[in-house]
Amino acid sequence: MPKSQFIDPSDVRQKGEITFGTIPVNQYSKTLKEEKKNFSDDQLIGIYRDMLIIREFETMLNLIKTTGEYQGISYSHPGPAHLSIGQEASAVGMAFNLSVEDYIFGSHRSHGEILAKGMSAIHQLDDESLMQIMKNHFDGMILRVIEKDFTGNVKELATDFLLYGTLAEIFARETGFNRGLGGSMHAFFTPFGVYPNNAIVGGSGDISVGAALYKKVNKKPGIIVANIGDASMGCGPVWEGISFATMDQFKKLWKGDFQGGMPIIFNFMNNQYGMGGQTRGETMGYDILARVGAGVNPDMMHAERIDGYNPLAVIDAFKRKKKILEERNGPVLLDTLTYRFTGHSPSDASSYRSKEEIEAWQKVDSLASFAHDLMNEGLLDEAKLSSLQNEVTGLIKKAMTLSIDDNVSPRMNLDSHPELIGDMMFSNGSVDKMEDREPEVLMPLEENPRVQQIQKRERFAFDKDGKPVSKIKTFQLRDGIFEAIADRFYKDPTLVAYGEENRDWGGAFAVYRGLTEALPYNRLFNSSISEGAIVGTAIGYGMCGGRVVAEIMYCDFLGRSGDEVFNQLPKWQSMSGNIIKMPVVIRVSVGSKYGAQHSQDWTSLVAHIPGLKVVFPATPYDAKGLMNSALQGTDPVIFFESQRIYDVSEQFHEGGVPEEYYEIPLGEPDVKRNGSDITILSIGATLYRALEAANTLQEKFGLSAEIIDARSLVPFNYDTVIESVKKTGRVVVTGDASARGSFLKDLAETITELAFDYLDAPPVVVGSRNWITPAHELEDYFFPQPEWIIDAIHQKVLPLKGHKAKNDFSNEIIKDRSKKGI
Ligand SMILES: Cc1ncc(C[n+]2csc(CCOP(=O)(O)OP(=O)(O)O)c2C)c(N)n1
Ligand SMILES: [Mg+2]
Repeated sequence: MPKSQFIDPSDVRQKGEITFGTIPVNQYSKTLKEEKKNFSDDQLIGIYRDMLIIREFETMLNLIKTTGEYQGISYSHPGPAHLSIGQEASAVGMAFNLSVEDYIFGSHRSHGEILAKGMSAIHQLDDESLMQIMKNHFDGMILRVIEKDFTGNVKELATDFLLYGTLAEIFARETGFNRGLGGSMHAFFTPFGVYPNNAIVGGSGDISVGAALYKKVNKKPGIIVANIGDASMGCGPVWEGISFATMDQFKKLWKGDFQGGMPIIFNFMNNQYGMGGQTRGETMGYDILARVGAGVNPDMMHAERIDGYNPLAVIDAFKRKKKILEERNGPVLLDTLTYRFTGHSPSDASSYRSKEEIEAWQKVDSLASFAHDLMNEGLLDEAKLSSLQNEVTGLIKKAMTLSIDDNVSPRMNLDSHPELIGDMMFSNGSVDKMEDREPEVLMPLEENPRVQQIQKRERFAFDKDGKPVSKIKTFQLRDGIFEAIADRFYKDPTLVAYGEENRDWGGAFAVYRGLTEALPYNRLFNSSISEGAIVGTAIGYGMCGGRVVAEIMYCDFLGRSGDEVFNQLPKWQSMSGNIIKMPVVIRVSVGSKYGAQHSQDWTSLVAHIPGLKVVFPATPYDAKGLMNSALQGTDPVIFFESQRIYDVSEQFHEGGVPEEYYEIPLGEPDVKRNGSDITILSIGATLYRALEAANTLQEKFGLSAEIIDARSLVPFNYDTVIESVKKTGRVVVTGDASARGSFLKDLAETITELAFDYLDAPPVVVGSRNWITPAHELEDYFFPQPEWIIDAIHQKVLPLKGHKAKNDFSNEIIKDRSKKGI
């Protein structure tokens, strides 16, 4: 809470009541005749034509899925096709008034939205821009396919490009918009303002808010539309996205050009069903979805239900709502009522709804109704209607013919290029700043009180006589992280940092102390307690072109951002066909002292997820160097910190932590102490316990241990470890993660594979117990201790003369515990 806002008890304790305003429901009532003055004839016919394109495109897919052919051409498409037949008016209406700079996000059912927004962009862009976009995308790969034998104009060419790029993507062809790595549920095309569509229901709910944040913080033109299904209103990311987007601070605390509401419309494409669950009357309690807006903020999110079966009603609403966003009064919630005639997917037997219901909606089919109105107004006649239908069928047939031709539209060749997808997992960029402009800061860095305080500190743990300097006088690990982040704030104008208690408080572990003074709200702010949205918005911010450091206070809270960390953050770079970069650092602090739900080391969980880089520095020098690298990169990095060692000083790097900028490459383990008899490979804060064990091994048993600090988990270069094992023939792998299924086991297994010939004994893993983390007073029974390492060596690697193990690492105990599941 900022001190500027005084909470007056006499004010907030006053008697009163909350009243809600009204939420319009299907209020649009204009006739086409009345609307004719607002649209040109061509526009009105164009709206119909765009709806027809979507209808035919989806019909083609439906026929392929259900009959194996379209227009006499056979094809088998084993992948998904969640069709939006019936929902065309809501998609075209949504896109009509959006500019190319307005971005849409969507769901698994977004073919219609891609085509509607794509067509809207094609209507708006001039020929030169369209040609440029087509030439630039994958160096003209898609353009070359559709250009062959083409004779029409540029807009027609662009229409072919849109239909083919989308369909080739759905059919997993390398010539698709995302090289076939996105597919039906995730296809998108950013040059037309079509941003990722998400197969995780509600997944766009918070990512889209990050895109709005990007627009706002970087003063970019345009708004965001998050197209979400009605049943997704039950999803956490949607609620968290809404909470994040409606934070008071945007209107109350952010200053100047940055003040005002988030430029985003949460547009619920309300087809009234989930898969088979009916939202109104069964799975939700809102009765009318738009009601939800009422409780969120005093603006009631400008919520409204609109008739998604009338394209003009949708256009009218989007025009009005866009104005609200442009006046900085967002966000907006729209309940766009619609209906799908087809099943959830083509295999759906519609057992959850009656034939009568489907027929009743077909009777008011938006295409037929709109065509009827156009005919009444003399804009269409039967001949024109059928020529439009023929033209559109021709377009779809052409897109299909090209997309299924294996020569023209090959799949990725993983036989000849087995590493093709592997090479797409990371972008491995090195970029000082994501945009070239002056970063907005409140003071020169050297005047910052924290910076001045740090300057007085010793940057090495020992004085020139080798005596330890008092901890409070030395540069600590938290200072290393601070220095790297502060430096980047002054380098990269797009960098933002947020999380819970990041501002004023200084971050839960005082890493950010000093940043509040240095940065305006629009670069450093407190977020709602929405770990999902903290990561989700960071993803949206990153994919639009900005750089973020988001903080998840405790590692244990990662579970709250499970989908974002597991399914979104790691996947969009490769799923986009490498169109998207993801310069996002997620800071995660591994706790201690606070028991079972605040002390878990979940490094292994994230190391398991392909597409994330994972680091865990244990010294100030490494923390600064690794954070610098993470912030210089273009890949998502989960940056682990340990609360046990925020205050450690640099004991290893001669000369201490450099004041100037340096990078430590991710993936390079570091020998922290040389030895010849046994290798101890440690992850994170366990380094210091490994050192204690090494001291004991030397003093009591005359054994010299080599200590390697993993520093990174992903990537990981084994060379240093192999070299060490060649020398020692023995290795213990240790860290704070519970041992079962851990990355420690992974390291041990890979070392066995790579260095079997050099090993005198199998690698031994000394991890935490497979328990809950107990209270602080009992923690030493849970986390690996120096004596555990010695006991394990004694029992499994090399009997230590005269040693009596207190902890049992025998095969019997391993088997016994495993039998019990502990
Ligand atoms: C997190 C998650 N849970 C469940 C599913 C399976 N699923 C796919 S679509 C769907 C229904 C979604 O309904 P709604 O949000 O209304 O979108 P619609 O399909 O109606 O367009 C479900 C449950 C999923 N893809 N993701
Ligand atoms: Mg639905």
